[in-house]
Amino acid sequence: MNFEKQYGVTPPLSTEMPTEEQRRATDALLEELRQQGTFESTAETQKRFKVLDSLRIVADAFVKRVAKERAPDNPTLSKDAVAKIFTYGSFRLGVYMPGSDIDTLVVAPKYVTREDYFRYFPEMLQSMSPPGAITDLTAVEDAFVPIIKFEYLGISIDLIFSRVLLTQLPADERWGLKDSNLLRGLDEPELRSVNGTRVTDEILSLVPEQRTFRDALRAIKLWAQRRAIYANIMGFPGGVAWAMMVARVCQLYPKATGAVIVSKFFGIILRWPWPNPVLLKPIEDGPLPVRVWNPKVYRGDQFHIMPIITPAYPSMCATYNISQSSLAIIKRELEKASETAQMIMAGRQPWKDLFVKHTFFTSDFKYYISVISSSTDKESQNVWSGFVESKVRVLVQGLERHQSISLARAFNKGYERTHFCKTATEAEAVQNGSLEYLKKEDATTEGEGDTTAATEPAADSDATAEDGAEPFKPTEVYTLTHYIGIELVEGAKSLDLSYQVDEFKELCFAWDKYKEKLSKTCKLSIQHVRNFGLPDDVFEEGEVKPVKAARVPR
Ligand code: 3AT
Ligand code: MN
Ligand code: MN
Repeated sequence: MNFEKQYGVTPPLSTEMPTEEQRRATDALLEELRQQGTFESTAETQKRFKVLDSLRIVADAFVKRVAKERAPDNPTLSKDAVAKIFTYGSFRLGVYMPGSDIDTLVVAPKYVTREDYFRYFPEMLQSMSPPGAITDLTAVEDAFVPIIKFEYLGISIDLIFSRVLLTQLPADERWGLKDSNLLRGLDEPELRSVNGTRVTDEILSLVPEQRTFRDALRAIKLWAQRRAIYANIMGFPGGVAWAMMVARVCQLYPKATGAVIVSKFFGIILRWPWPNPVLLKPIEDGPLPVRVWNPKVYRGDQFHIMPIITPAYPSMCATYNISQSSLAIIKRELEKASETAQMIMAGRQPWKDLFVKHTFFTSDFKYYISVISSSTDKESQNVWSGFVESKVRVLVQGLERHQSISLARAFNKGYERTHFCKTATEAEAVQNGSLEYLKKEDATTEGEGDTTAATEPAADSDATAEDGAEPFKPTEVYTLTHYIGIELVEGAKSLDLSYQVDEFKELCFAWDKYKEKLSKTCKLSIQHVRNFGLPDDVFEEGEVKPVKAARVPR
């Protein structure tokens, strides 16, 4: 006698309508989210839609241009040729914040290739946009997901591309990428490119009430960011995974209001019977010879300890990065939040208390390990630091196996710094973690000192050409530093991490790109840092940096 559509793979837990109190709690939650600055102004949002309109015009012109080039004798082909623009990421989900980018996908007919996209699109974008509108354009054709990144009137755009094997794309605005048959004939980068849109669209279609979902997700995202447990690359759930968890809770309480979803969320995810997966619908089969997540068939999938599975074919695990230790940290946070949320729903605490910032640097640990990737060349640094960042998880897991360490936790983001070094000794110090030569951010004070440095190398410089070595030119050194907090087992005395550190360095230095090219300018250093030795820039205003405990009790 169930007349209503069932969302999800089980019946709901409750179909109760919200009470007046719960509605008021939702109003208070939204007010708090506004106070916290998670909503942008209507004017800013309108600007986003204008930018998307402009991109649509460029994309159409681009497709027509390629159509003319491929079939000069077929004017109807180019006349009817259109591109389609889709979005994914936080913009598509409706949970973007001020400063969020717009993740955008350009879909073109079958005769348009990725090479065409990289050859023509950047140039057409520049020439068709108002002067100065496009800034910071970078195109990365050989990325895992090939991408053109730029800012349009100050809004960051991540623009990716795929064909579909149709001669013309339908003019119908409702046409989308839902049909899995559209994936036929696409190469791997194209499959990855359409996946983002297909997943976000499915998520939205699988929640009972989009508005409620968005409100709740906005709250959960803010909470996860504040608690530093939001970062796929560091072994925590990323945006898509948090979105799917919230969507699942929405399915279980289809009539509930935002505040109820948020307050139920923590308990439900805390008590989730992992490794049973979070699914938004049954896993589907499809037309391609590609892998779909299935731990019964693929041994690798059995290692996913907190599997959250994307709903669009081919379904994948969005949380394959999560380790036992990150799950333990997530559970700790869920437990605390669950208690706070109950107090909030009982009217005994304000929502603000849910969003208090983590204490990763101020009080969580006494010991930290810093992982410093560096280079004297900006471009090499981007590649190198990105690679090292993607491996920090491996070091964390290595540290956890150390007998003196009970828990290792990577902070969810790295710190980028620029230094100015006048001697090779200074550069080496910086690459080993020294912050003595930090470059001042304000360009006005920077010039003077730099010029003197450039013309008069310091007297104690070890840059003097010995044995034919090139003299050291004063230079900028770029670093990215990741911090890992370490908890020691009770009674642990020594902390010799040389095995773990060497193993990690070997892993990083074994990378082809490092061996071939990056090793000339790139370095990797791993250092112990005590809590009182942490740099100032990891503390926000109002936070108290730990101080060295006095040796002799007073
Ligand atoms: P913001 O509001 O932009 O901070 P978001 O969820 O939109 O939040 P991103 O723009 O970073 O986050 O990412 C949007 C999607 O792009 C999420 C994921 O499906 C995909 N994505 C981003 N970075 C990567 C990556 N390194 N590898 C694979 N997919 C990625
Ligand atoms: Mn985004
Ligand atoms: Mn993005």
